[in-house]
Amino acid sequence: MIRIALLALAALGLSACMDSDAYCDTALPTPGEAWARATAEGQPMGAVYMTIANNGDCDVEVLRVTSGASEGASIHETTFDNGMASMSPIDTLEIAGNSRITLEPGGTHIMLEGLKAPLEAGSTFKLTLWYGTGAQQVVDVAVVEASAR
Ligand SMILES: [Cu+2]
Repeated sequence: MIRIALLALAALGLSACMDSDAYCDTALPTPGEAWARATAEGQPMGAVYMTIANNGDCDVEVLRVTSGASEGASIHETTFDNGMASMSPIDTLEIAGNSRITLEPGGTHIMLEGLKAPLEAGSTFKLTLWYGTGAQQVVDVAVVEASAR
């Protein structure tokens, strides 16, 4: 009887994966090029943009971000109200299985709060993504001229 139940589960395959974390592989998503604009002396905040591709079948969540470049970091979304853009922190950045998200200017981004030093064009710094599974992933962020893109 137990054997039959196991076979039935195996036959469910992909659909079981979508429903239960137990069937999800633990492969981390693949971050693409991560970048930030250079900041001026005394500017307290910076923003990080990147793509993150989830090539696995299962949804993943980024719950937290940290960086040595700033005192704090958070995930922000941008909303528009009567043509006015405003941004607010979100708790979770969800990346559905077999999909890719893009963090970009005017959209969702990672906010660096309390920069310890100006971000200088040509330099890089580390950003850590903390996933819901407990895994973490360190990404190199390239700083570009403020006018570059
Ligand atoms: Cu922001």
